[in-house]
Amino acid sequence: YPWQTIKEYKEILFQQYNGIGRISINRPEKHNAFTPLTVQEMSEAMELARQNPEIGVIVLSGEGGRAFCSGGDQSVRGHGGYVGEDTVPRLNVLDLQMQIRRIPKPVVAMVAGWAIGGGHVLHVVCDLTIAAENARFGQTGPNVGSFDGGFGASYLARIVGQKKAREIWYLCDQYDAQDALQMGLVNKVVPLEQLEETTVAWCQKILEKSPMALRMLKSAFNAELDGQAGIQELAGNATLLYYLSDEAKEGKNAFLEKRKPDFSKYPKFP
Ligand code: 1HA
Repeated sequence: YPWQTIKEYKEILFQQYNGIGRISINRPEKHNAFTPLTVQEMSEAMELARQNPEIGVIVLSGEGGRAFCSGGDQSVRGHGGYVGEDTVPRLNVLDLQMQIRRIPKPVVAMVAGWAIGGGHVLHVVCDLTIAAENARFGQTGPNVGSFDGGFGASYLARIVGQKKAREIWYLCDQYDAQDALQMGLVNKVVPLEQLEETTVAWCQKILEKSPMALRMLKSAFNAELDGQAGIQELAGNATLLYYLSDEAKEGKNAFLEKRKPDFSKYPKFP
């Protein structure tokens, strides 16, 4: 596919094609482990994709065909987090997880090879996951001295159930694409050669749908799990819809015209 670069980065690729934005970790020599810079770049690209009206769906991937992402780069893990050039330790991938959940456009993980540790959690928080047959999934935290007790635990358990989620974290086993499909952890498994075309085809189907309906559904799925923050997101979309109505515009117009608003013609639905 003729992906076009939107912006050049050091550790990721950020491209678009036909309404699809693609953010791809580009550190294949480390199985696409992320540093604070990788995450900062992904975060910026995610925000640009959110603001870009031409983009309706985002694909998250890893370059090289052997890994989606192997989690935090353990070679830059310092005292209190992953350390970048500014020497400050960070766990900024948690903010990226929130962004993936909050962006009002579907995010599709396209997984070839390893999705491990913090890289596994990234696919977990995506709306959908398409896996290649060579995909391998798992958590490693208790082996390497880490854990993600946020979405990495609770949202994973919502997807695969409590028993399976506890198994995944307590044993740190690795699961193949068929195992993942069976657990409901991925939506589809395809041969590696068909991964990109299948993902693009799914995205194109999504892009034909009503963007407002997709937006409402994403925030509704989130709201059920996210408590007040989820309701804030869903309610924000209700406000967006209300602002589009004549009834709400009457309120604004009356204020600007320094008159009393007249809401009398708007129905009081049963
Ligand atoms: O848990 C969190 C967080 C929790 C809360 C808040 C923030 C968090 C942020 C991050 C994380 C984490 O991600 S913790 C989990 C970190 N990741 C891992 O423990 C996975 C480490 N990697 C592996 O277990 C294996 O590499 C592998 C199962 C994915 C693949 O094994 P394989 O095929 O035998 O390849 P391998 O030779 O190990 O890897 C190829 C190269 O990539 C190696 O480098 P080389 O020896 O060729 O120089 C390897 O060291 C490097 N590499 C792979 N993964 C990482 C890595 N280097 C640094 N960090 C990695 N994560």
